[in-house]
Amino acid sequence: MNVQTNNKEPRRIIDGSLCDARTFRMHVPWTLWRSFLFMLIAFLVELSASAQDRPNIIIIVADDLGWNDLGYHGSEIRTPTLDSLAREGVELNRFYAHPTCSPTRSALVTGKSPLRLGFLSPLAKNNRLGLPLSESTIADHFRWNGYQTILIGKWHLGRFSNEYLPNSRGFDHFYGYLTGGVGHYDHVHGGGLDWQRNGATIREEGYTTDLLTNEAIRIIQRHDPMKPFFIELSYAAPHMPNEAPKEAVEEYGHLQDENRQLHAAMVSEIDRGVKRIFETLSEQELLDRTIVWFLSDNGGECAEAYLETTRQRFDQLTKIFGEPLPLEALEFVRHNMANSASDNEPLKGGKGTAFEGGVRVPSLIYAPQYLPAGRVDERITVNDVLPTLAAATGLTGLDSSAMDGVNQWGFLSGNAQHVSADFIVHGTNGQEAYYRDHFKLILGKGDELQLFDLMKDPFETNNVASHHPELVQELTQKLVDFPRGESVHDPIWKALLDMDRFGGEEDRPPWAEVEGVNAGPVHPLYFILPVLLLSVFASIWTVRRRRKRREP
Ligand SMILES: [Ca+2]
Repeated sequence: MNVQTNNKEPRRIIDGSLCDARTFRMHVPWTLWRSFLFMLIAFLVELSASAQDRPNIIIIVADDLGWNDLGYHGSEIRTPTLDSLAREGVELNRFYAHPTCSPTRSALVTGKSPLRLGFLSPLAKNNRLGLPLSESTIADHFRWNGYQTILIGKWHLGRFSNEYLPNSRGFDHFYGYLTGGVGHYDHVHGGGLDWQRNGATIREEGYTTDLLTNEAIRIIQRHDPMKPFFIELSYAAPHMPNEAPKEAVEEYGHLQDENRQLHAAMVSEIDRGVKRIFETLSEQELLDRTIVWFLSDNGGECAEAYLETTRQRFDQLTKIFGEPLPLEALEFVRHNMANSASDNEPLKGGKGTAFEGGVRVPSLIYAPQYLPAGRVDERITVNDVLPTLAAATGLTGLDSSAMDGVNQWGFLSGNAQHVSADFIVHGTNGQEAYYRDHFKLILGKGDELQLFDLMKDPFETNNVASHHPELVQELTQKLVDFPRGESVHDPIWKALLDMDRFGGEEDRPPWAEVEGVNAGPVHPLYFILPVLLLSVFASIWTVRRRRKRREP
């Protein structure tokens, strides 16, 4: 305030005290400041108190965990911790994710359909775009509401420029990796080390599940007690490559398939990690004010996840060329198809498909102090996670009307009806599915149109499209009309030239140290192949020409 006066008479000022004009300049600002500071402190104390009263949140994401990979679903894989959490918490029996990693994660952090955001498939490691920068994330919302926000594990929502990285998207703390999958011991993706803490590459020994669990435990033990925390613990397992500690694999020595032994061991290690997280919550006396939501990001990967025609083509190629196939891109697909060992039985299909095995995934919520225990058979989707947790914690500032997901907290806590929101998934095989109530329409490239009544036919065996022509027409139109965002994906040929390998030798700088393209050496076969193809076409053309000449 700029007050200039020579008046020596006492003046009454804002707070009612008297002072002379000489001190007026000093006292008015101080009095105002004092009032302002008092209000600010009161506001912060109130905010802090209300923030402290809010529950902590831990979302645990397993990568590519299949329906029949859990003990409580009848699997031969032992998961005693997750079994007891499902029994004592809320088992989400019809929880839906999207068919692959990045689409599900985009929905998890925004509450929006991946199609609206432009996500159709997993992001390749050098992809230029990521989660649109116009989007606020779940971490932004929790942070703005006074939470500590932590991501531990996989991101996979953009790495090309720093503005897409977790620390730029609402997370106070990030420990883990940016791309679609790393070697579980070497922490390498696509030729570059992909392991960091808040932007700084770290080289450390250890198995991904153990390291990520250790970090989560450290964070829980050392968190600021004046603030609640939001942790997304996103495990690297049981995603390929099949790697697990020897002792864990030995527990499954009785299984015939070696890949299934490894896969089972990876799942059991997650179960042990979850157990350690709960032991820590108990030690820290946080169990009664923490909500834990466990989910898989898509269905399990296995041979059944690939279309029959694709499998046949690769069988033919393998017969001709043997193993490994000559091109890295082909070998990558063959290897994953032959060695991935999830089990989605009795659901149809798997990762990448729009069939139930690709999208109906294991999920549970453990929050006995907030939610009555039991099994929920109504559809809840990964799109619903943000609006549901926002309601659970009283987050403010969200525009839930812009989301495709809906708040299911009232329903889960027994205070409201289930909200049946339509749900759309896009498979990497070109399939798309539209869910409305218990009906599911599937449109596929070249496939016949299919409609299933999932309540009567959860395994998608009986196409009832001909019995419901009007519903088919309506849902088809809904699928066609759905507002789709501009694709975030680079052309596929770029990814094929430099495949996303999980683990293996380093041939380029660590991912945390690169902004932009991180290119490794190009395989000589990529130059030889076009020459070979041209030779084949030239031979065919020559043979045909000669035949034509001979024709009378
Ligand atoms: Ca996944």
